[in-house]
Amino acid sequence: MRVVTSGSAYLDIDAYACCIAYAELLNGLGVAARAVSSAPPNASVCATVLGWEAGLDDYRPQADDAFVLVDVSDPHHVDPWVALERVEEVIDHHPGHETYWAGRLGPAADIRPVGAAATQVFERWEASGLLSRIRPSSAALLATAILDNTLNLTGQMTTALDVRAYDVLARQAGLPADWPERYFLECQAAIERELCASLEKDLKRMKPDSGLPALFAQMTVWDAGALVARHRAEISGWLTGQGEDWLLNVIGIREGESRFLADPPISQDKVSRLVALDWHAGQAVLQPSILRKELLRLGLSAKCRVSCHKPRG
Ligand SMILES: [Mn+2]
Repeated sequence: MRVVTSGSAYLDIDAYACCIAYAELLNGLGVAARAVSSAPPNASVCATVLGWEAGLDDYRPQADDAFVLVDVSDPHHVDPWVALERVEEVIDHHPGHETYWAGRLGPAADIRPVGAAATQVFERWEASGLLSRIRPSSAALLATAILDNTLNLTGQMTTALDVRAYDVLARQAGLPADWPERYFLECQAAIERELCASLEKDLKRMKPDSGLPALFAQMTVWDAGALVARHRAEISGWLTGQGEDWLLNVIGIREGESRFLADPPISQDKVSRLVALDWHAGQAVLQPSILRKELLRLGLSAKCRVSCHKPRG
C-alpha cells in the first residue's frame, strides 16, 4: 500500500487536500493508496470542507507500506507513522530540504517554490489525463488549498501555475464566485471561537539558525484588525505562557496585510531584521502580507549572506 501523508503537528488544508486528492489519483492509476494522517486538522480545514464527500481514509500503516510525503519535506516534521527509509516520493513547496531528498530520491522528489502543494498535485492530475474524472469534492479541496496557501492568490509566492490551477479546479468543482470570501470568513469565525486551540494548531518551533522567533504562530483570516482588537490580551497571555521568544502573524485577506504581534523585544528585532516594520505596543502591520515560509526563506538567505560567502579583499 502507498500511504500518502504529511506533517506531524497539524494538517492545514493544503496538506489535507493533497493527501486526499493524490491518493485518489494513485488509485485511479492502479496504484493502491490511502490518504492517512495522525495529525489534527487546523482551522483552515473548516466545517464546510470537512463536510465534503472526500476525506481521509481510516487506515493504519503496515510494516511493508511505502510512503508519499505531501506538503512537507522536513524529515523531523513528518507524521510519526512515516518510516523515512520507505519514503518513495515527496511533493512539497517548503524550502530547506531539497538537497536531502534529491540525494535520496532523485526526480521522485518534487520540491519547488509554488504557492501551494495542491498546485503540484493538480499538475499530476492534468498530466495523467484523468482530470475530467476527479471527484468534484477533491477538486474543491485542491482549489481551496490554493486559495488558503496563496492568500487568495495575492501572496508573494503565488505563481501563474497556482492561478491557472485554481481557475481550472474551481470550474471543475462548481465553486461559486464568492467562495474565497465565504471560505475565509468561515475560517475566521472558527478561529475566534477557539482562539488558543487555533494558535496551538498552527504554532511552529523554529530552529535557532532560522533567524526567526523560536515560536512562530500564524493564522489566516478575512479581517486581521478586528480579530486582534477583540483578542489581543488573550493572544499575548497564551503565547507568553509558551516561551520567551514568540511571534504571531495574523494574515488579513481583505486588507492584504500581515498583522504581527510580538511582546518580547528580541522577537520584534528578529523580524525587523528581515522586513521593515514599525512596532507600536507589540504590534506591527506589513502590506502586502507575508507568510511564515516566506520569512523563513528570507531568514535562511540572510544567514547565507553572513556565513556562506567569504569576505573579499
Ligand atoms: Mn502548503
